[in-house]
Amino acid sequence: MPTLPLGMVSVATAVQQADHDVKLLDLLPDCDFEAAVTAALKDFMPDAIGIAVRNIDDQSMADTRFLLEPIKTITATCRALSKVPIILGGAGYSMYPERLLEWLDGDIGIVGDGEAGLPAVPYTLNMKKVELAVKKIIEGQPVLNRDALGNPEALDYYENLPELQQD
Ligand code: B12
Repeated sequence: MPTLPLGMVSVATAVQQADHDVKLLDLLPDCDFEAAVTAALKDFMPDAIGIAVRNIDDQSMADTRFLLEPIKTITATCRALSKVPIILGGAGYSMYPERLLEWLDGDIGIVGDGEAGLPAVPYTLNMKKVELAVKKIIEGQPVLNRDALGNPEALDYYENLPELQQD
């Protein structure tokens, strides 16, 4: 029986509830990843791509099988066919976030639960990341170019962080 993509569905539902269109692609171990990703990107043309990295390995001490190579194929296919940001997350990703962000060539990574974080990732209209806007909020400075954002409401998440409300 295939493993149901519970985490991915949970995150996708949160993104959908934030008023975005979402296409889910459940890439099973025996499928042709490149063909499936290529068809999905042609069909949907997303503004951002989220990739769930669920497993690093099979945790078999006798004969360890690493499970990240197919994900590298998936991120490389996305990179070759699309210029939109690639956002990584999931149980496996959260174990080695910095090394996996680099090795899998992601743009952004979210450690732990993704329901709040993923809809809160802001982009400029040409889909560039806007770390600067978030940095300004965290430093208590005003963000002057909100209109340049594709989803300015995403900044509300950072402005409402309880940690930033204290003096
Ligand atoms: C239940 C479970 C299973 C169930 C599957 C349930 C299911 N339908 O998913 C079963 C028993 C089948 C299973 C099998 C395996 N599992 Co397992 N499993 C778990 C467990 C205990 C909980 C996973 C879960 O369902 N969580 C609930 C969902 C809602 O949370 P989530 O998946 O983590 O998703 C959240 C975040 O990660 C994040 N997120 C997820 N996707 C994305 C995507 C993006 C873009 C973003 C931004 C965020 C994001 O947001 C989600 C919602 O909050 C975890 C340990 C843990 N506590 O996390 C191990 C765990 C994930 N499993 C693990 C492993 C190794 C395996 C197997 C490889 C074991 C084996 N040798 O066969 C297989 C692989 C199966 C497969 N094809 O994926 C390891 C992975 C680490 C590693 N070394 O790779 C873990 C971490 C346990 C551990 N020992 O450390 N597993």
